[in-house]
Amino acid sequence: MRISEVVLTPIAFPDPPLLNSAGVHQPWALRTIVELRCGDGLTGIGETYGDAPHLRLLETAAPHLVGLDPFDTNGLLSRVRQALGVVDVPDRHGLTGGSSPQKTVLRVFSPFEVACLDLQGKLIGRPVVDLLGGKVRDEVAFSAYLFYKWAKHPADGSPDEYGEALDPPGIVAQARHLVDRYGFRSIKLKGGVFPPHEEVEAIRALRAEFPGLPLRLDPNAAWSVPTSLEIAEQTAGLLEYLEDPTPGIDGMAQVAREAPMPLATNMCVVSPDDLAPGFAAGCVGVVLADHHYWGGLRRSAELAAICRTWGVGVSMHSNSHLGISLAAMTHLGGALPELTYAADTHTPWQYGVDVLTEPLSIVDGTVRVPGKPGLGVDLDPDALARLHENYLRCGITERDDTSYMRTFDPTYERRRPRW
Ligand code: GKR
Ligand code: MG
Repeated sequence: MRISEVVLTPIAFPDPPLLNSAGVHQPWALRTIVELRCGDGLTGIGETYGDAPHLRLLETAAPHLVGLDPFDTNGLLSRVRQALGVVDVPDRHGLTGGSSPQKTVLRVFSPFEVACLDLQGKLIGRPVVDLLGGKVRDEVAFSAYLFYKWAKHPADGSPDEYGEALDPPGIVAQARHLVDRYGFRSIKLKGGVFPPHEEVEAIRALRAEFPGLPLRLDPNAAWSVPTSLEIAEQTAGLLEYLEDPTPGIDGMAQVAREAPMPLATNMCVVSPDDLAPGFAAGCVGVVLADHHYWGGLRRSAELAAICRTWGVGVSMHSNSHLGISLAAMTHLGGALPELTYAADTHTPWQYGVDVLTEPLSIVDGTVRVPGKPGLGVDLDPDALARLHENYLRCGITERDDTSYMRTFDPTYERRRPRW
């Protein structure tokens, strides 16, 4: 069985005006859907970023995969490496840390690896979780991912069902909505938007409303070291972890030395090159594995094992995504003994839009690990075509929260640290 065709479909789906330390989400989020076809209707699927520079790299790699055995993921990596050469393509939104040629290759490799694992599972009749070592849990826990947000995009007439959240009562109302609807048992607040003491107030309000649920705060490196230390002290006993308070391994290590809670990251330890310096400096207690840039599911499992060796915990990071990513995260989470925190997901913010016939659902804050062969989810060709039409019409080719924010506030600057 060989890969006979590689199909890449860029798509766009509506995204609410969620605020972060880089600006505000644009009205459309982009992804690329990967199909590896082997003939006889057998197709493996993957999902990755949709930004134009990344899409160009996927397109560069794609023709080199024809003829590959889907079980040969080592061969896949060397083909991707050869096709790309040495390139370093950072993300412009600046929310997933620094970039390097190594990280670029692993990011391009990832959706193809996931699609190969989907194919492998379909060929041998086993779910992807079995290819990752087998299930250590039946359900993977996800956390409610709260955002400060506007009621609607300024140029768009209709507020969404979550409305505005710009202060502690708004954040608590959003959390209540998400917890009641999905049963989440853990809560993350995306911070770095308002002065830190206001975000601490939101955390206190969440603690009062949800006394039993673990809480996290993630300002995406918006704070200086002294501010981070002050906020860490003020939130002692309130947070299970504080995520990326400040930029860089050195700054994080300074905060980690005195903070009463573990620090977590998806911004300073973001590729294999960062592991030795980051862990030696003691900059984090938790790494947010994200298979989309750690090089797919097997490399994320390797990352988790390295974390275990260093006594570092593992959680999972997300960006706006659809159901193939959720399925891949769920298989990975199902196979990782090291995953002791609820994973992040943006799923509720996509309001049910998907490319799948039957997306996995979040019930009691968890997603059940599918038992069907491969990822256990199927592409809906009509939905894929509709979302591709969106992509062609929406006029956005790259995520850029900062420029979008500047269309409303020309003085806005992305500053890290800001406070
Ligand atoms: O969706 O705005 C967002 C998030 O800020 C995302 O882009 C981050 O990468 O969720 C991420 C994080 O944990 O930093
Ligand atoms: Mg983060």
